[in-house]
Amino acid sequence: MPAAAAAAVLLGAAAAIPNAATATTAQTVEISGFAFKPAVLDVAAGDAITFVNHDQEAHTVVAQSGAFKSSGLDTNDQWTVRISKPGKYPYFCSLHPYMKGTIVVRAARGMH
Ligand SMILES: [Cu+2]
Repeated sequence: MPAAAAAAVLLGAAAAIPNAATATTAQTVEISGFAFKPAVLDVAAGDAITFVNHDQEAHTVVAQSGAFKSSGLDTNDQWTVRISKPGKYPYFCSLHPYMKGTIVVRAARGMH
């Protein structure tokens, strides 16, 4: 679907249902204690996924497939990624490769 058509559909839905949830949702992965929490995050395609580092140590977020890669996140740094293609995305911290997580991306809402 062309982007313009998708936007028109979303606007129409929002107008018809006041206070309806927006098409995408903000999702957060907290990094603390050298772990990604939650370790497995279920999102819809296009959702904004924000990683927040609460540790005193720097961390990164790197997809095993190479689909995404953050720069180094210092204490309290945030990094946001949106994944448009449904699938399972295992990732790790390149500084501490034993730190692992998975993002599971479902098809976007309303596009079954
Ligand atoms: Cu790390």
